[in-house]
Parts: sequence; C-alpha cells; structure tokens
Amino acid sequence: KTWKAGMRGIPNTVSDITNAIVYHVQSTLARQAYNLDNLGAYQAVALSVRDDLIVKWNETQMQYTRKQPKRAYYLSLEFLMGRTLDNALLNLGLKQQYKAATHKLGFNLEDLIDAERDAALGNGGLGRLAACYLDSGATMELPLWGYGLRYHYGLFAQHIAPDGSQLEAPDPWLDTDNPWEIPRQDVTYDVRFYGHAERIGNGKAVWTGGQEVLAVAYDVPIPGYSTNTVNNLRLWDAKPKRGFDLNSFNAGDYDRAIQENSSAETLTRVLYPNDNHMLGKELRLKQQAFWCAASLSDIIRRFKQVEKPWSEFPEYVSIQLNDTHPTIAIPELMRMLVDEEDVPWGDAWAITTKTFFYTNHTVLPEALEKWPVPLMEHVLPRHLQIIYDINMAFLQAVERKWPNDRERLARMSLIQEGEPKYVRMAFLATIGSAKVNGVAELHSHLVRETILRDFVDFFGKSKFANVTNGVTPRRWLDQCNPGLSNLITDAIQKPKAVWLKDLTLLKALEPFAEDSVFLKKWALIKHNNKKHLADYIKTHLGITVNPQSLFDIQIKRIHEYKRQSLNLLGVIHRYLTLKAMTSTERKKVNPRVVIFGGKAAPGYFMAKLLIRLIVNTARTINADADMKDILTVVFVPDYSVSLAEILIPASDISQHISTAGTEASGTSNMKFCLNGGLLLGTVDGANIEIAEEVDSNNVFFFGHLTDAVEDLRHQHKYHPIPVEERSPALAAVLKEIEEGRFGDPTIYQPFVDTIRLSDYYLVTDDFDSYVEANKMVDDAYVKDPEEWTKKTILTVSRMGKFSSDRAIMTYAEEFWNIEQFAIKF
Ligand code: 26Y
Repeated sequence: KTWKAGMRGIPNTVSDITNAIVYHVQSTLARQAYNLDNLGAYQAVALSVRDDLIVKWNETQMQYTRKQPKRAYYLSLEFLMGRTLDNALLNLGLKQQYKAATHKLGFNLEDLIDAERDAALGNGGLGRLAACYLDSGATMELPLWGYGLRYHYGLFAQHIAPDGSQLEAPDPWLDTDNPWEIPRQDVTYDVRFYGHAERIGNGKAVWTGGQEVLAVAYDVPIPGYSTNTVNNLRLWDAKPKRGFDLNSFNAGDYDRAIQENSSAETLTRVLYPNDNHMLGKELRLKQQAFWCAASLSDIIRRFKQVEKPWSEFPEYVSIQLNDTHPTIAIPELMRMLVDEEDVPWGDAWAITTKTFFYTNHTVLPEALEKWPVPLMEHVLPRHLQIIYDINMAFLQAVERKWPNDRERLARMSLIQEGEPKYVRMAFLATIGSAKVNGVAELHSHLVRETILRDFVDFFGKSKFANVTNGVTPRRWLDQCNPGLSNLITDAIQKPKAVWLKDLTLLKALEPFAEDSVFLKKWALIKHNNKKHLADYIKTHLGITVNPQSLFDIQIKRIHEYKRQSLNLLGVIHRYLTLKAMTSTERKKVNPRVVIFGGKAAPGYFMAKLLIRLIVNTARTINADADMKDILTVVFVPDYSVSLAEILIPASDISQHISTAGTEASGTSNMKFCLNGGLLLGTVDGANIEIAEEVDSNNVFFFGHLTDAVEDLRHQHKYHPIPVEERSPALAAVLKEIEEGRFGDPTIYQPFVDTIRLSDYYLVTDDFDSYVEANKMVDDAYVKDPEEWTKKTILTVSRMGKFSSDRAIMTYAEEFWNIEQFAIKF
C-alpha cells in the first residue's frame, strides 16, 4: 500500500510514518530519497508531521465551531516560537516512532531537528512568554488562539566583528519553505490608514480615503501535549489591495505602479528589534493598527456566526493584550461597533471594557508607549477622535469623584500635554480593560503603587491583579533536558503524560535528595549536559572549557538595567584577585566558566559597547596562561531559543541581577531552576517567589532592596561620593579598564563614566555584596559537592508553581471565564 497525503487520520506505526516521509520526499519535494541531504529530510519529516497536526487542527476547529464555547484571544506583537519539529513530535507523542522511521531511511533524527531554523518572531521575555502560553493553552485544552504578525525577517542575527563589537545581519527565515504555516488566501480583511474622518453625530463618524492594505491569514498549528487539541496561532501578512495601479502601468510609469505595493508589503517586513525601549516610528504604529484591525475583524466575523446580540459579545470573547502594543484594538473595537455596526456609544463602551484584559510587563519609563498626537492623527484619524471621546467621558467621571482637582486630571488624562501632545497607551489599556495585571508579585505591587496608582484609587483594587509568569515544562525540561526528565520519571513513578501536566508532582522528588545513588545519577546528567555545552563552545568558538568547572551563565537581552555590567566587573575583579595569588594558591581555587549571551538593540550604544568590552575582556583572560583551567570567559554569539535549550540544562549557577524593582519577572530564572541550576540574583521580579518556593537556603541573594533604590539614586545625584570611597574593589577594576588592560581605554570611557558619574542602575552600591555572594557560591560548590547536588534536587522538586499551565489556568478562570474543552476523536 502506498501512502497518499490525507489518506488516513494519524500515522502511528513506524512503517506508516516511513511511507509518509518517502511520499513527501518524492511528491511534495520532488526529490529522490537516495540523494537527500539533512535539510531535505527535515522538510519531508516536517511535512509528514504537519499532516498529523492538520488532521487534529481541523477536528479541534470544527468542534469549537459546532459547540461555540467562549474563546480567548492572545494578542501579541511577538511570538518567540523557536523550533517546532521536536516540540511537535513530543507533544504528539510520536518522537520514538519518528526516530525509528528516520533511522530506517538512513538519517539521525537529532540532526534533522537541528536543520530547522528558529522562528525568532520576538525580542525576549515577552515574546517567549506568549509562546509558552500557547503551548499551555493547548495542553490545558483551552479554546485559546494567538494573533500576531508574520514578519518576513525575525530578530536580527548577531555576529561579532574582529574588534569585538556586535554586527547585525538580517534573518530571512522564510527563505527556506516553512512547513509550519498554512496560508489562508481566502481569509483576508481590508485595513485603512490615513484619510479623513468626518463626524456625523451620535459619536459616529465616516472614515474614508487614505491607503487600504489587505491582511492575509497564515495559520500555525499549536499542538497540546498529550491531548487531541491543536489550537491556532494566526499571523497576518500584508498585501497591496489592488495588484498594482493599472493607470500608471499603462502610462509607462512602472515605478509608480508598484510604489503602493511595496508600501503595503513593507508593513510586515521586519520585527522591530528593540526590547523595553519605545521608539515613535510611524511604521511600527501601522504594524500595530494593521494587526489589531485584522484580528478584530476576524473575531467579529466568528462572533456573528452565533447570531447573538452585541451585548453578548463578552460572553463569547475575551481578548488579552500582551503589553500596550495592541492597545489600539480598544478604539478599533469601538470604531467597528459604533461606526460600522450602529451600536450606541455607551453600549459599545460597556462591551469593550468587558472584553479586554491588559498585562503590563514593565515599569521602566522608557518602555511605556506614548504616541505623538500629530502622528496618530495622520495615520489613524478616526482612532484619535475616539480616544479623545473616551478621554472626555473618563475625565468627567474623575472630576465627579474628585471635583476641582486639576492636577489629578492632568496626571490621569489619556493625553499628555506638551509640544507635541502624546497619547498614553498604558492609561488607555487600563481604562479600556476589565482587569490589569503585572507578571510577578513585586511587579504587580509596583504597578499599583507607581505608574497606575491614580487608577487604582479610581477603579478600586479588585481590577488590579497579579499573574506570576510561568514556563512550559515540555520545552524547558522534557525537550531540552531529556536525561533529567527521564530520571525524574523513573524516580517519582509517574508517567510523563501525568507529571508534565501537573508540575507540582515534582514534590515527590524531595526524598531523593537523601538517596546517595540517586545523587550520583543526578550529578552525572548535569555533567553530561555541561560536556554537551563544552562541545558546542569548542566547535563554534574554538574555546576549550573544562566541564569540571562551575558553569555560571547569564543569558538575556543586553540592557543596563539587567546589569551584565555588574557581572563583567565581577569577572574582572576575580581575574585581578587570581592574578595576585601565587601559583600554588591558584591551584586550590575552584575553576569557573562564565558565559554571557544576548543581543543588544541595534541603536543602543551603551549595550553594544558593553558587548565589546565583554568580548575583549574574555580574550585577555582566556589568553592569560595563569588563568588556564581556573577562569574562562565566553560570549556566545547569536543567542536564541535553540541556544537557550543547550545552555540552560548545563548551568550550575545562573545570574538574574537586575537593579531591584526593574525586572518585572524574568522567566529564564524559572527555566534554570527547573533544570537544576541554582540562582544568583537580586531581590527582584520572580526571583523572590522562586526563593519563597525553593527556600532561601537554596538561592544566593545579594544587593539593595527595591525600597532603597530611590534614596540611593537621590544620593548619587545630589551627594555624589567617588567610587574609590564607596567600593575600593570596584575602583580597582575600573582603573584596569582605564589603563587599557582590555584594549584601547578611550573606547570604553563612556561605559566607565556611566558608572563613575551617574550609576543610575546602582552597580557601585551592589558591587561588594555581589562579590560576597559569588564567594558564597564558590564555597558552597567546592566544600560540599553532595550538598550542592541536594540543593539542586530540592530546587527542582519545588518549582511546580512556575509551570505556564498554572499561569494560563489563572488567566482562564479569573480573567477570561473560559472553560476547558476536550476534543473528542
Ligand atoms: C515599546 C516597545 C518598544 C517594547 C518592545 C518590547 C516594549 C517592551 C518590549 C519587551 C518587553 C519584555 O520582554 N518584557 C519582559 O517580559 C517578560 C515576560 O513578562 C518579563 O519576564 C521580563 O521581566 C520583562 O522584561
């Protein structure tokens, strides 16, 4: 029997799978099995997995349509998905069969998995969180869809130039066929920009003219782990509405004929590479409006199928705004209801404010979105009118509550006065949503006490909640660390399909911390993961690292508030300390490998300068014979989801050392602890809750607390004291940089100056306690390796809270009011 696409449901025998792969090699790819490379084999394997996904996708969507459960939609400008094949195989429970089938065909499945490019449609934490939530939504059998943009270029690739600085290269990830998307040329919507909005009374207006762009849907199937559910991530691509302008074309003006085309297609060309820093670019505003308008049109079209009155819209639809990036969806829903569906303004506002929910991911002022009024008026004239109308009604309500409080009105207005005026998107998201949440306890507290304080006073506390972030244990334990996942399964005597869906069951590992045989097996897995990373570093960077060393890792976007600077200055301090020792003394020192990874936004001067200093410091230290096998420093270029999957399982210590109060949550802290790496961190974000869960004996905390930050900054500004007095150890480090130990000091002077002169992120204030904490790490690691291993087991066993399944169920139950909906086969 020969296999044809769509012939049967789900292949599950090895021979079915082999036939399916061969079919795709021959028919879909039009190639021969005997001269196929890994990339071709990967594509054929992926196409056959896609067939399985589509069967389940169709069934899931059909059953949703038939029963019409309430659905939730996750609007995010970023979905940092990484690779799909391995994850899909594990979630479908087909990995073993595919391993056997590819082996029969003469391939090694792991090599094929490695041939896939990352889908890097995100910058960092916020985008990866969205990807984890989709995995958990499908696994928890929730009717949850994602909506985003189909960027043709993902986050730039990072290269390191000979002088050590970051170079950016484009990421044309769609240049190789993407088997994980289904184009829907029939699912399209028109989106308008510019033009003219004419008020016609009753709060209504008519918006005409300008530019119209077509949004085309591409669907990415999202399989749940060990369920029938396959949910959907719908990504919009932009196409010109009319092929090209025939008049100009016929008149011989070819350039003009295609001008409008290329302007439309520019919309979804590239992901903006800045993370936690707002730039007021017109194209970015158009991306946001385009994606929100298309997504809402799609949601409304689906709602119309149930034939219910508009007042019941919130009984069928909840929409989560991933930060303020989709806030324009609030005036857009108002526009559709009022202008196009004839819903009275007040009713439309009642519907809108029951439908939306807003998650804040940052309190950093430079990351809060504010759009210039003139820009918004130009690009989205009707939306600006609606925002003004919302603001008017809102400020009247504020005035009723606190009469004659002009200052309060100015503080709370959606419009920031000035030249130019700005629209404050976080305020719009807050007043347009049913609930607002932060992403860890401390962060939610800061949101309530600082940026949204007036709004808490106005709306009451109950509107402002916390949902601590989580990570999917499928990708971030089972997939990236199969050795550990298998050992856990053996130990706790629960099938993976059970404990990977209820991570609190890890608790059953606790007693094994006293089992010396188990301790050895556990330590061996970590050692093997470290060897695997050492191999990667050797082949890709030519640096030898000793897997016996303590592996110390900091991987995240490069940002002043995340303080990779503190880590680097600490490394230099260690270097100076080691240099001052005799060689006999040095032999007794515990060897350490310090690994950095992360991208800097292309326009972020200080972050890029820091990368350059890290790379050149690493070169100096690694070339110093005295440091051999004692201290090695590695900057891993082009950090990505796939690289994280290699790095995280190999850590002994990971660093999460932001200035207290600046890192909203952090999610890699959770991933490291779940893989038996201990945490070295400040009392910030989710570090605090991790310590609460795993016991503060098992984390290394240092540094000033959030409460102290404001005063310290005040002191820096008004009563500056030289670094030499505040931290002689740090002063000695800065002196080495200034004397050219790591290359031309004039290059690094701006970096040294920020620390000497302003030090907004309080590196000086935390330096000594950071060095102290590092000593504690060394001592704990060297003096009693068995005790260290115990700590790591206890840590893993207590990480249950940080599953994104828990987080997504909190959103489902406490915000969206949606129910689990099992797909029956
Ligand atoms: C305004 C625009 C340029 C912008 C673009 C990207 C603003 C922010 C971002 C990204 C923010 C981000 O990734 N925030 C991170 O979200 C994670 C998930 O909640 C948190 O764990 C992490 O602390 C936070 O920095």
